[in-house]
Amino acid sequence: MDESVKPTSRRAFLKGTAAAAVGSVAGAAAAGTPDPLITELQDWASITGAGVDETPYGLPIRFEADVIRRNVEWLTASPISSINFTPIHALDGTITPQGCAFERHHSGAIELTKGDYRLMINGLVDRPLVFTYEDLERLPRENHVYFCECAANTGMEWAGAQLNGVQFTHGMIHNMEYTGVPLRTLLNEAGLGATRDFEDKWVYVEGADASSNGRSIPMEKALDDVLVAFKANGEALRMEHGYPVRLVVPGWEGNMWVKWLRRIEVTDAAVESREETSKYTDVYADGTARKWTWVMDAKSVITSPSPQMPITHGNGPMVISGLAWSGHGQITRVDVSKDGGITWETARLGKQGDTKALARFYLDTVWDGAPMLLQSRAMDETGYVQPTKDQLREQRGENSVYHNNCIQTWYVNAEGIAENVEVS
Ligand SMILES: Nc1nc2c(c(=O)[nH]1)N[C@H]1C(S)=C(S)[C@@H](COP(=O)(O)O)O[C@H]1N2
Ligand SMILES: [Mo]
Repeated sequence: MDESVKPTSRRAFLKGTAAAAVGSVAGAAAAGTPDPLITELQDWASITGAGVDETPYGLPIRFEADVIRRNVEWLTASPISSINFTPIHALDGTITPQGCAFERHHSGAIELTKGDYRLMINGLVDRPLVFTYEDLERLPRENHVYFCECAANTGMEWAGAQLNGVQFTHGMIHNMEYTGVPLRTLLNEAGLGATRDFEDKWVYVEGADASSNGRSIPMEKALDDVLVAFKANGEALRMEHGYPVRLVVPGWEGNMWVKWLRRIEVTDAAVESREETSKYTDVYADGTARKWTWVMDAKSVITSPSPQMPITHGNGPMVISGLAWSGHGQITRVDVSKDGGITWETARLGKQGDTKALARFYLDTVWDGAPMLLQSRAMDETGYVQPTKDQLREQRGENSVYHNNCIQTWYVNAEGIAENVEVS
């Protein structure tokens, strides 16, 4: 029998208390000095608080004012065609509130009313159709949680460690519960008889903004799990996420998630638009391009500690936490290394089972105060293991921007300060 679970032995008791002292997380307790926060009447208990209607639509409390999207000004020439980043270092769980979910626009976010909204389905269909917003609300709808990751997420890190914060290295991602009508339902309404064989058929999807952001999606995916969504996390989409209607393309690169969705054309070939040729492809060393890289491969990152989330509590018990996701389905396991990938411990998943959605992992551990090289490594249901940066460079060369899903390293020093470094 394990000593520590024997109920009465004096040795076991002493051993137990020693472990508890090292492991104690309750800092101020006991010790005789009165804590005025406990013993004295505080302002907030002497007056009344805010009335129920003070903020009819609530905002985060002002003490959390730095948990906001941020951009990196030098990355793009203008905020109209730009990107900002989700503050994933400061969030927990898996759902991203819309108010701090990253935005990516090619020609700015547009204001489109539900009344002005039209969705056309044309091309190789039996009956070209136009849906109003109200029409969409009359069709059977579903709820699903999915992550949306821009293919450029972590793109600045290909050549070496560059941006010092997980918000900037991995924050082109959000994860919401979408309410919408399966695209399949709309295509069936329009009738797919005219397409006959679906084998080489595509849908071309575009938005109502000036950029239109047109993309071709193979029919097989269009009929599988794509959603025409009008709610996120229970409420209307925010303007910046495509109000009133956006496309949700589970597991596939964010660029295909067309916002302000206005037209779906069934075609017998891919359109080869700007967004799927000159952009969102990667060039190999020999000049040929890696194209149709739709699926976001399994990836993970430690969100805390990280450069924006130093360890402030000294050594002893600590929680290492992060996010993992795979466009191929479920995350089955995440390992964490404290020594730059030499040894690994398996983390605990916050919840099992979501497919193509963010998974939260925790490693409940004890920090001895020594510097660490923290890494996480995700595995998905296909057996795929997240690669190192060197493994990825070997396959893809040095010219790539998109689809960097390599293992990230944070160097944490003895003071608990974390820094973006590369260990490959
Ligand atoms: N109509 C339209 N849809 C669009 C874009 C756009 O500029 N216009 N940007 C795309 C890109 S590149 C990404 S990564 C996602 C970002 O979605 P978000 O702004 O809701 O985070 O939207 C995609 N859909
Ligand atoms: Mo993107």
